[in-house]
Amino acid sequence: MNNKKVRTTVSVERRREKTYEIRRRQYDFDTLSEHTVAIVGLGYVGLPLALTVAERGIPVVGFDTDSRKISGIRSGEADFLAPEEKLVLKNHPIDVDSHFSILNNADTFFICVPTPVTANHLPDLGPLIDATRSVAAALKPGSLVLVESTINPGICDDIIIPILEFESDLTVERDFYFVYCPERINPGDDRFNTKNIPRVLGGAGPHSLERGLKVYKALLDAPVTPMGSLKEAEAVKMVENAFRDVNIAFVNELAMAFDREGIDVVNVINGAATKPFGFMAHYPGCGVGGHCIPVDPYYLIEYGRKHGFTHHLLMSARTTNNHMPHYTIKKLREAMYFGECDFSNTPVAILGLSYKKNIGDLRESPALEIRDLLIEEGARVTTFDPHSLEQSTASSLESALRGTRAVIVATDHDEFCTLTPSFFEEHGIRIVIDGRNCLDKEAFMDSTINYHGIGR
Ligand code: SAJ
Repeated sequence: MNNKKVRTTVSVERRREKTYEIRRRQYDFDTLSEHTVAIVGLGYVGLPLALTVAERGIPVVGFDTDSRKISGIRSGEADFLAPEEKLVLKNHPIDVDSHFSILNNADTFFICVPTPVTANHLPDLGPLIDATRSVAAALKPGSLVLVESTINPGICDDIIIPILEFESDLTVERDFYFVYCPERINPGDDRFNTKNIPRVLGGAGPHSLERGLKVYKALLDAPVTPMGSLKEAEAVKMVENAFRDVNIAFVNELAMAFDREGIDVVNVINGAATKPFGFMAHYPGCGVGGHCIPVDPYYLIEYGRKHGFTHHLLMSARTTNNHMPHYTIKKLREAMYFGECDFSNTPVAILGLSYKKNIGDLRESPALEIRDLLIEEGARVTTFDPHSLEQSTASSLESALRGTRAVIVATDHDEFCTLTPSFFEEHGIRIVIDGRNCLDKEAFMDSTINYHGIGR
């Protein structure tokens, strides 16, 4: 190449770098209110986050493909918002749409979409890839992309960033910035919320990490711990939830063993918890539901498999926890006719459908599996959940108990924990299987009710 051509090329490169430098300064995140934030995914993570941004006086828009959710938000309603969050939505209306063009004026993009698993427990990255492509279409020099969805290590480096770069023709760390900050929302928790839960943060590089820390500092009232890489940040959330799944499986296994030995596992766990160090109490139950705990370990298992490693412990924990709905039905079968009956035409009432107490969330709920297994065996099943009346077959507790002799408590809603033996006796109930060990066992032992807990 002759000198003139070399000089031209160098000057073009310099001019381009200069432009990027100027644009970088334009998008400095010290004054977030000069930016427009876009939240992609307006579920139990994205919508509270959008409200937090709006409360801070920062321009925010929301995008979700579910037009029903969009119209609900526009009318100030959303299933999972706490009362105070509904008030924020009323006072800080958010511009939301189900068309991705609403992202065009934003420069700060949060991705908060679900990362479920398929029927055979393999990661389903469909929603995440669609969301990434929507953001890529709106990406501009200086933008910052912040992913909060739960993913296994490698997804940012190997899937999300390549899509963003390829479809925007921009380069991460030079033209736009990218961080990963796993969400830690705990549905139904009135202590910890979007603003005060400590977080971890990984960046595609130092420029990204610096900007990501500034954004979360502007939004949260909680510490944000920078991690050494995107992979470390991705691994943190996976480890948190796999830890919980393994510990729940541990006590579920103990429950099945102690049931045979006449040992009350709940008393034993509470006894072990008197040691103020080196033990963290978990409790057995009819199964493990929700969008996190029964799902996330499968991402780690699959990621390990791809790298030639078999997570025997994680797989074993999943097998144990997935068995608990079957174990609960086995307890009922044993209580009814000493294990002989096949439930055909037997009326059974299931109290609770949600995966967790005091909320109406049925995702991966073991109560639904117990219901379906009993129906498959020909049982006549009634269900009642005060937090999910639309999914219940009975409109009240009394009507759920009418005409049956056997009850399974599948969710420890406050409404059920105080039910007494005399209440059940008055309704003609003879058998109670306490799938969440939430009833007063001693009181039932002194009654005519044939009571069985899980491990007690
Ligand atoms: N469960 C048990 N025994 C236990 C604890 C839970 O059987 O000792 C069952 C529950 O009944 C439920 C399932 O496990 O069916 C999940 O319960 P969860 O309390 O873990 O509730 P989640 O799924 O809402 O978990 C969330 C997670 N938060 C995030 O992923 C951001 C999890 O990391 C938290 O540890 C958990 O909340 C929490 O601590 O409450």
